[in-house]
Amino acid sequence: MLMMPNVNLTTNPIDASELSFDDFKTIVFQDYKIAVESRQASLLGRKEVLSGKAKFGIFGDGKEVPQIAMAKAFKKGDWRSGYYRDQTFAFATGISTIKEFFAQLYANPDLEADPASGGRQMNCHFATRSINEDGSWKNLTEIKNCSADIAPTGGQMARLVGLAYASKLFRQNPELDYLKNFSVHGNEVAFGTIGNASTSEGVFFEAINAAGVLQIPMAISVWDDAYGISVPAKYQTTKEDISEILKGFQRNDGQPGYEIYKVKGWDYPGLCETYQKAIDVCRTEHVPVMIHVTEVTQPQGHSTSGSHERYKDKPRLEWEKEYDCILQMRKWMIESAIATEEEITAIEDDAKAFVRQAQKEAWSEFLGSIKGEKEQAVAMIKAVSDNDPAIQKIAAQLASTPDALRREVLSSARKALRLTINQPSDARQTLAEWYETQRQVNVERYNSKLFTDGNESPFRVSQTPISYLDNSKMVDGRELLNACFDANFARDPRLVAFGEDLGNIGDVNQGFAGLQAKYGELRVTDTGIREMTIVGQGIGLAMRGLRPIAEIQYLDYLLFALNILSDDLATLSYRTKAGQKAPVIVRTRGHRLEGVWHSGSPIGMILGSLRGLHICVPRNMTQAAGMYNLLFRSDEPALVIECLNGYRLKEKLPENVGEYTVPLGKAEILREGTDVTVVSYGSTLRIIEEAAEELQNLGISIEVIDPQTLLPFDIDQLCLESLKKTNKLLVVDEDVPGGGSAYLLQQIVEVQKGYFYLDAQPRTLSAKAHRPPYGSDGDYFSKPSADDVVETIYQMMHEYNASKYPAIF
Ligand SMILES: Cc1ncc(C[n+]2csc(CCOP(=O)(O)OP(=O)(O)O)c2C)c(N)n1
Ligand SMILES: [Mg+2]
Repeated sequence: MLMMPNVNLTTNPIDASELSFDDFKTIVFQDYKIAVESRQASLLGRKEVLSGKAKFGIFGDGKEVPQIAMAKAFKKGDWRSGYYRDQTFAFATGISTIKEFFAQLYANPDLEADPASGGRQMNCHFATRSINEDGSWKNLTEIKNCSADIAPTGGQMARLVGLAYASKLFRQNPELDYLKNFSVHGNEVAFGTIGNASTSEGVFFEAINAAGVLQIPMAISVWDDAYGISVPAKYQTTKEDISEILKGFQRNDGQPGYEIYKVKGWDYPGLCETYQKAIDVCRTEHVPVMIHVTEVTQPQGHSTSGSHERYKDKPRLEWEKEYDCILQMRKWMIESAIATEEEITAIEDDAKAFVRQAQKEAWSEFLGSIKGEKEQAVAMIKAVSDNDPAIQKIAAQLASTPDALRREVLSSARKALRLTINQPSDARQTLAEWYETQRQVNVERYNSKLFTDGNESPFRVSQTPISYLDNSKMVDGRELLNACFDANFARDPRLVAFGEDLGNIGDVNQGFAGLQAKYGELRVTDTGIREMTIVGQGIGLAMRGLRPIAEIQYLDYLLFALNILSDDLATLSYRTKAGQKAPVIVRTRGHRLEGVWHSGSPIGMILGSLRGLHICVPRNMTQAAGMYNLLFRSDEPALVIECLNGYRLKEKLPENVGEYTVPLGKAEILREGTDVTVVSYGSTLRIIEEAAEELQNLGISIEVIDPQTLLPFDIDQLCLESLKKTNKLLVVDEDVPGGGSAYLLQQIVEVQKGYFYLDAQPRTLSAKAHRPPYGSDGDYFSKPSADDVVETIYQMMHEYNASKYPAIF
């Protein structure tokens, strides 16, 4: 009998031409052991949730065998972008271990215990660590890479396009050969996984089409269990068969497309063979492949939230029992005389014991770290007031809570401190200090790393001031940007830009004009109209060490990509606790121009959904270029919104157009004044400037401040300083009432404590609640005009001093 070591095993490829029977048998045994361990983890994981030790569980039972086959084809340097069913794949590749699986289930915030997310993600959300603590890259060619999972179904597809596209750039652009830690000639395959029902999502079809157009090494596996939670395939998929309806994507003579495979999820040899074939084509020819894995089961139902007996009928449940992939593999092993019943039972017994042991260790490590804090807290609370029964009760209750979590420990300490507000003592002071230390530790555990915050953070890279020559010429704003991009593309071969109309004509406003001719189609590239996967393309490229500029043609169309930006890009650093980074620069243009869909300034929406990105709102192209120069040299994601009506305005061309930097969070005073502080950004600043002249004639002096970036906002608190002088505040923007302007007020009045200096009600002037109609009159009656600015400020002065400023109307 073959002996299996009792440690986490990974799978090995089966190369029939070279293997002896014994070697073959060892590999099959190993695979069976991984499958059974994974199943045990699912069974035990569910129990842990149902017994209250974890909050929610979703597992990969029923998909073990296909995932082992997929793992066999997965090499170092490859990438996965998948979803919550892939635990067996993660175990079989070494991307995760059973113990880590349990640590994540318990939400252990220690990165050593859960390296994927530091306890931040639900279970079965996998990720490898691509970067070191200082933010620098690891050698990704030495890692079996797993991009961090997200829960929104189908959301992984956009990023998958980018991960695969990177291989194409690495293979086809020799200038990237020096990036030895990121690719070996673009031989890396990007593996995607998705559930059958999630193929109904728009992003799936968008990604499938994009990869077909791009011809990239993307291998998408569909785990088809014929359901999406309770909803069967007839509600999900035309003809109930995703590979059937995608047949039009099949490549044929002379026409590039896909290779599409279909294989049953319980057929171990069939799966191994299919994956080997499919991934070989994908890797060598850079052809996207789809592996539709059918007849997959879900033995424990969708998740711990319900039971599948409610929606699967008896014949289906019986079929699932019989066609359980592990059972079928077992049968095949016996029928093919690879294993005896006795050998298999031994593997199964071992697996049970191994998983139980791993679970126990994970649980005791999780509780262990809290136990110490609990004991300290109990002792300190007790000491706060020896004879106060309320305090002693809190301590006793905490002491007798067997599996107390941190929140119980900290909440008890806080209650005790509240109950003894009027009883100062050394013991109370000790508890208060302990609480403060713990509070800070917990900020690190639960709230840190919204940004990577490494050595290349935009706050650490060195700044370069702008400089002009005596005879610097005036150019159109678009020409200034063009010169900035040109200089940066010449400097850094990792930079690529892509978007709708960006390649051949150099974007709709010609910021990239001529740069495709100069730097080639691989670096300055047209894309289809597909905002989600434009952003996803950026995320995947950035995760693989390239420096993408993903262009969204108009700010109004950011909505089409908002899910990917918010769910994926904005959360990446946080959800991996800075284990992965994607320094994507999303370039777009917005604010006022014409009509309902070309005048958008949905800043409230952006601020609400994109924490985790820097949000830059340059007032002109000089400032925009300075921000790009900074962002291209740092490694955190950002959104830059250029002023749509600013490309043809004249600006002075800086001598160091590709080098000077505009720091993030650095507000500027555009005009000094004494009566009212006016804070605004982007296109409205020009209107305010016009209004300021008229106000001057009316005897009113305004101070105009441009924060330049909204996230972060005015780090040096220039707004507050200005309020100390004017005592009056007006915020102007083009968003809906209570949109972006509400954020600015909150920052100035609450965060900067501006309320302290206000002599008059702070005001906002924004656009109307509807989007602006087409035409100049539509703009005039919907967006803040110079007239509106003058009158609002005048009204503020009138309210302040009616005799000096009598009513206009
Ligand atoms: C965008 C989005 N919508 C809905 C959900 C809730 N949800 C989670 S899993 C799931 C079903 C997915 O089914 P399928 O893709 O077939 O994967 P399976 O769970 O069957 O493996 C749904 C609707 C979600 N996570 N994300
Ligand atoms: Mg399904």
